[in-house]
Amino acid sequence: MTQSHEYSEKLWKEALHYLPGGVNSPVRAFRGVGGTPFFTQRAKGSHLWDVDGNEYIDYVCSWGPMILGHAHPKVVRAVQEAARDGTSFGTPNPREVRLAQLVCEAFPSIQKVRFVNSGTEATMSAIRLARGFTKRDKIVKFEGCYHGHADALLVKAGSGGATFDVPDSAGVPADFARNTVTLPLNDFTAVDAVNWREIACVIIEPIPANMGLIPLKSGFLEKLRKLTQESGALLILDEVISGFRIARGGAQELYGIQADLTTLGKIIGGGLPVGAFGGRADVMDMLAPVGPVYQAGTLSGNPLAMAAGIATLEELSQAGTYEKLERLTTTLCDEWKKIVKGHHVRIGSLFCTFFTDRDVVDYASAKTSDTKRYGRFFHGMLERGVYLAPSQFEVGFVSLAHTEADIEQTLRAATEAVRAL
Ligand code: KE4
Repeated sequence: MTQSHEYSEKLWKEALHYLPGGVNSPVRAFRGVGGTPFFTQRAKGSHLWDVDGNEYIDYVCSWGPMILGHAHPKVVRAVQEAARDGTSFGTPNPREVRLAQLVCEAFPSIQKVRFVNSGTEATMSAIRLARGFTKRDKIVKFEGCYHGHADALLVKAGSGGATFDVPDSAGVPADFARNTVTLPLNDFTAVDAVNWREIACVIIEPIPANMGLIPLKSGFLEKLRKLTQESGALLILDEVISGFRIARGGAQELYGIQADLTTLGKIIGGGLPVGAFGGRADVMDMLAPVGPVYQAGTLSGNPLAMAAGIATLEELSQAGTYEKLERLTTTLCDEWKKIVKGHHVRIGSLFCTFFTDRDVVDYASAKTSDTKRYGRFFHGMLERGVYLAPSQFEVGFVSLAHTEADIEQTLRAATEAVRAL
């Protein structure tokens, strides 16, 4: 399939002139796989079209938000209707109350919630709240987990940190990082060695999906829940990816564990900028204007973003939603793992193949993957109309809009792309 990329190439030159690295988020620059990124003109359902008219089956889904598929009519209509009444008020508005209700109904551990504009803002604010509540400074995170780009969390971070080998970003003062204790994922001994009485909180992705997809060992989350309960440290589950993805109530519903604080993003905004953090009322009421922990945002609770989130969550609450996602992903992954050699992981509608013959249990073992081979496979798939994550250290997302025909085309493309390797 001969694809032209003439207009993308032209736009890329302009983008490089105005935007650092030509992008507004590093992973989009294709540095993890080589080549020039395509510029998307429009998207519908499970497909993207680039500015040269090339069509792709999309397994990135804007890194998770587009679980209904792109341009879902109910979401588009909700945003259009909201926009007709104004785009931002800076006052309370009825839609933020409705979305808060939908979030609290889905997550029993969330008694109160505050909306922000990104996952980063959510985790940054949750950390500050945990420090304010416990009056402790130190936090615990896990190597390779990514919680957005707030200073305290850009320590041994995944996602772009793993892709570009900059897990510890420049510009983060050493004394910031000093308060961040980073442990290897799934390492029970390391967790036991922490003096939890001096820890404000531990933050973890309950479904680690930012160094590729790496399941937590059985009992690991329960151990963190127990150690935090005993020591007064707070358990923060970063469900920015897993919330409303793995189940309506996220990984907490799957594991039957309640967090003290939960961070959300992506899906709850239906493709518009929304993040959220919520949890125990006694903790959340430490937030201004009630308590002494300050946090604010001009566009927090924005009516258009709330409208997109409400339409998305209401559509997801239809019966059979998660069963359909499971079925579609099983159809894809059962055949995929016979075609593509590597270490396969699939959790719900998330999937990932590490191009390594090693078992992958943490960041170090994920990094044994052959990223060059992944890059060649990525381009082999792209040339055949299938868009995977442009990094070995991200994951694939299946949406409710993916069809059996999409999956058949994907498997055919994978067979040819592997042969071409
Ligand atoms: P944002 O600030 O990008 O909205 O959310 C940060 C974040 C927080 N927590 C988790 C578990 C996340 O996965 C993310 C963001 N995910 C990456 C993709 N793995 C966003 C893609 C990008 O950086 O462009």
